[in-house]
Amino acid sequence: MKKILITGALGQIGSELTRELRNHYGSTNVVASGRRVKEGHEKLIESGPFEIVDITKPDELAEIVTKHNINTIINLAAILSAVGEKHPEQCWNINMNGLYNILEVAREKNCMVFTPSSIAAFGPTTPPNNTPQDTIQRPTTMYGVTKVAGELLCDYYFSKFGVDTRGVRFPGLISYETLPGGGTTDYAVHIYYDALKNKKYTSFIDKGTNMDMMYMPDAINAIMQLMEADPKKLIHRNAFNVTSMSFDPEMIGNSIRKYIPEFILNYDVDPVRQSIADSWPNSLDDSAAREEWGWKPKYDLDAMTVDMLEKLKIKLGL
Ligand code: NAD
Ligand code: AKB
Repeated sequence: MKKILITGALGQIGSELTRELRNHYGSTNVVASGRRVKEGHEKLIESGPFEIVDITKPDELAEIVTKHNINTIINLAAILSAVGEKHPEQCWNINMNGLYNILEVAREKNCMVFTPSSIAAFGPTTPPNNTPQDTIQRPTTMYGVTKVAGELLCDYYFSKFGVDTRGVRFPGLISYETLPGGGTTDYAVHIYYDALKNKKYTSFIDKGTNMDMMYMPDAINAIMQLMEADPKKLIHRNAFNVTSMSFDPEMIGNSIRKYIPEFILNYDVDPVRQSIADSWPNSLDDSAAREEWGWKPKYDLDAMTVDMLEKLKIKLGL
């Protein structure tokens, strides 16, 4: 990676990835982009080049790739699972037509591409425990449909046109810098904010619902490590299972209680997000990522809880 464009850079992953990539590759070599700028984004925008780019507009994309002589695109612009069920048409348009535009510009301008897939690429007929790398993928959400189709489209651009496409299936990501953008796993972020502010949280996901999760520093490392990996060693280029931990709301509640003993966890289950969660795996087998490019997460649940509470306390001024 020499000259990098990040799309959707103001979102949950992009806001932290931009900072890490700028530290590693130099600020001027990492062009952050977003569809629109809102209050609170000043620090990221001022830390290096920033452009307004809507990935559904191929001309905008091509212009920025040419202007900055980009050779790597990290495509984080997307609509996530819960919002995708409310607006399936928008989800298809951004996640699929947007990705197509990214791959086309990459083919024309000879760029590498990273696009994250998700545990949402699996569905109710997938083996739920220790879900294999290569298995049944029949998701029942529009978001999941776009994630499977996106994996296949990236495979196609690699085998047909030689575009160096890479990707992982991220689990739910937990972070303190930017709030998540409307997914099913978001409860596992909100719980930390409410634990610190109110000493209680009402979960929209039911107890006993296990999902894979990961702390953001591990997710950032996964992206950087995979993008730097020797291409000859990559068999599953666009859809590596990666995970750090699997838990249900009770387990994260118990982890928080080790540091905030009075913390109370209640439930008010949202049927839409619960049914999405029920259709996803309980735990992934990520051995292919470990074998092919050395994936190894650093954070387990308690290590993440300690860091989240410490960093959020500072952020919230508590
Ligand atoms: P996010 O919702 O926080 O950020 C996405 C960003 O994309 C937002 O800032 C949004 O404004 C922008 N965007 C939307 N439409 C756009 C368009 N047409 N053009 C340009 N920008 C547009 O999402 P995130 O959590 O940072 O996720 C990034 C990627 O990682 C997505 O592909 C997502 O599916 C994947 N992923 C995320 C998680 C997670 O838990 N965060 C888990 C699995 C996979
Ligand atoms: C979501 O819940 O939609 C995301 C994901 C796991 O892809 N966090």
